[in-house]
Amino acid sequence: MANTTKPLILHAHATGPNPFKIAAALEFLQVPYVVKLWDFGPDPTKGVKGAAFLAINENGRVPALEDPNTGVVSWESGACMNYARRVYDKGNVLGPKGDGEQGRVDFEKWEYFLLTTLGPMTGQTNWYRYYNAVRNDDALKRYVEQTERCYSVLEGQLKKTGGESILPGGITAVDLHFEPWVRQHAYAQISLDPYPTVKKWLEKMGNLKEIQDAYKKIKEAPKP
Ligand SMILES: N[C@@H](CCC(=O)N[C@@H](CS)C(=O)NCC(=O)O)C(=O)O
Repeated sequence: MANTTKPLILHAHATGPNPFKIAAALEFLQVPYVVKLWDFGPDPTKGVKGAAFLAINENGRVPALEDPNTGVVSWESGACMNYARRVYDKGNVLGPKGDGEQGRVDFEKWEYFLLTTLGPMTGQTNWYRYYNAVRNDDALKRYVEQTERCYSVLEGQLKKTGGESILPGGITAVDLHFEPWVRQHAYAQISLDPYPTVKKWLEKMGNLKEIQDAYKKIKEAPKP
């Protein structure tokens, strides 16, 4: 049967980690999509803080996901991910794969841990390392420690599957949430030496065709 799904529009940035999660999910779900890249900044037609993008996401951040098949617009990578799962994951490709309520809660625990903790702590590490207008060693130290603490928690969890997936039972959307952030470890100057299972998992993720295709699609999208 011909696939009549119209391509979704994934609003992204060439390097920011969050849109890659959604591209990866759409690859796993085999949902067609096109990528529209935006600059970081206030340009009215090209920037995430400009009028054209703020009409899509009033928070001025990517990803945002427009679905012409349903008319639904989502933003915040957690909301985009869960929209894609609810509407397009009829075969439970992206989990939760664990049983019953505990399985669903385990999925959400790790999803929220990335969205509220590992992602933002890494973001603050990057901010104080590279972008803050004045040097603030105290803030940098605090966020590096917190980011490393998150890696240590993730290492403990990944050991349970020997680095195969964050949750037992195989790759889920949870792995897709973590992958682009952990991939940035070198930029954040977080060594993976103390976290060998995280390293193993990251290598495995990077070899998956769906992950490679997601990165290719965003990297090769027309520049804003
Ligand atoms: N909590 C949001 C974070 C989104 C976010 O911070 N996106 C970055 C790119 S990865 C962005 O758009 N930054 C632009 C800016 O801060 O102006 C999510 O998970 O989607």
